[in-house]
Amino acid sequence: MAYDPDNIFAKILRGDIPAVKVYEDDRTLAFMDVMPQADGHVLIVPKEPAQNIFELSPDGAAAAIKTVQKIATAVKKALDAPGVMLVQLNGEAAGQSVFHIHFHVIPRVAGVDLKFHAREMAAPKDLEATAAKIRAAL
Ligand code: DGP
Repeated sequence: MAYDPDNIFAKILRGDIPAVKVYEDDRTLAFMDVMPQADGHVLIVPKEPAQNIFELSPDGAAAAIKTVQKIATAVKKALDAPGVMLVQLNGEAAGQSVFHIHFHVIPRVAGVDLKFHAREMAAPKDLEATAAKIRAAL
């Protein structure tokens, strides 16, 4: 399957549809997951058109992990999270549902279960409030 330039994250990268952004540089964009598995769930998307880790260039991968580290640090601080989980799915068999590579940053608290993956939409005002805290912690 070839990269689909009309996938939802390509549309967000082009500004065709909105996202609650927390950080952007020339190679990556970070924004709030609309169906968060925990409050503070952020997605980091390389701007390169790659479906998965196998298609991403080494430079794209390096840029992505730098942004993942930056966002994970800010999420930990902003949410006062004792733990932060990083997730990156490749292929439908692995549970990937949007075929533009992305990294999940999800704050974790011991004993608090994650919500289901890509199931329940968050209220825009709640995403915006959390994003403001994360931006302030960058
Ligand atoms: P994955 O299964 O790893 O491909 O995860 C895709 C994630 O993207 C999932 O957690 C839900 C999220 N998501 C799906 N559509 C949108 C959208 O339109 N905007 C945002 N911000 N997130 C989305």
